[in-house]
Amino acid sequence: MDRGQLMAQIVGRGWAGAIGAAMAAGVLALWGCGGEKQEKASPDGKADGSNPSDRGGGARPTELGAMTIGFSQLGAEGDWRTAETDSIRGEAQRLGVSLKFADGQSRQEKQISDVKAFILQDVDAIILAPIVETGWEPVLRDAKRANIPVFLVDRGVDVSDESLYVTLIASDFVEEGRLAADWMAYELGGKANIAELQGTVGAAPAIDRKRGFAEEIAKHEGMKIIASQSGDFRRSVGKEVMEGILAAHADELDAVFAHNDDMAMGAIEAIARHGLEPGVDIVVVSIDGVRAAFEAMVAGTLNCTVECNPLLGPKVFDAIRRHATGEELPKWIRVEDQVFDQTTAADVIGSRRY
Ligand code: GYE
Repeated sequence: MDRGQLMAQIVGRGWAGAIGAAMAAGVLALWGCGGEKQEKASPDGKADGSNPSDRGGGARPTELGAMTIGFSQLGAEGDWRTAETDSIRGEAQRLGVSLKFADGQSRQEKQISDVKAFILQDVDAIILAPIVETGWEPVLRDAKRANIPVFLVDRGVDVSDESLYVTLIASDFVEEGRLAADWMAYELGGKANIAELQGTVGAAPAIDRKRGFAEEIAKHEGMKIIASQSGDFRRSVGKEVMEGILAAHADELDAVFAHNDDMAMGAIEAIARHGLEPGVDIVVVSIDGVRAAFEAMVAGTLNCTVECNPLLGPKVFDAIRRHATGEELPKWIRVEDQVFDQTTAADVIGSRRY
């Protein structure tokens, strides 16, 4: 599903039939490897180097069921991340992977020491959801030196040497920002004073969503971002920041763009407490597509959400398996997303999986 088709949906509101097709296209694009069969761990696969001591010359197991894999999750700031954690943990269990989980507690130093611990334990692969883009090079070099492949999920890193990780499995955040802007421009006829609630400072989705949104907004003379602050991807901070923005700009504000649904939920609370009607007096657009966002669209308080799929478990273990059997992977395995608004929310909410 390309941008043109998505835009045709947005503008033409031709949602109903398009959604099924979009989902099918998304699944195909995602897996991009039709016909491959999943390998099953054979009992004697366990002896295939799963224990570092019998790993002659650094050979690692090729079967997921024989692997020990470390997952460094950045924290638990909201609904999206809980869904991602559950997806990766659930899939590991299903596949018989021995998964070591570390919670970075929203601190990069903690995440770096978690990754170092995985290296010392000589895990067979590391899954990393990095909190911010920069500062990863030294620890990724350590992993490379130890011959441990690193798979990035959901957020990217800024490194000078791309061979420091195998692949990044993530959505196109710039495109998500553009789609949010396109929807808003269409809905408000190209005229709006906008407040932006940014994600965590330095995080790839915050940087890229901001850029994509600004790029599209710049095409409309009547659209202006009059306030832009970080709400750290958290509902409580989103609410607090929105209260401050309303205190200064309530009279002139037409719309809010929140970099995730959690912050949008906080903003909606703040708007209502300010005596305005969220979704009507102030249009609210966000990103993720979590259940609370669909409920809010059905209730009329959220206008639109651009999906960012967190169900990355099947994709990351498939990538690890393919890499282990010698397959060359693209540097970016792009997750396909869709746009949802109030015209479709009630029809779709029952089929949402997170
Ligand atoms: O959109 C947001 C979360 O990294 C893509 O992180 C992820 C983002 C997601 O806090 O809700």
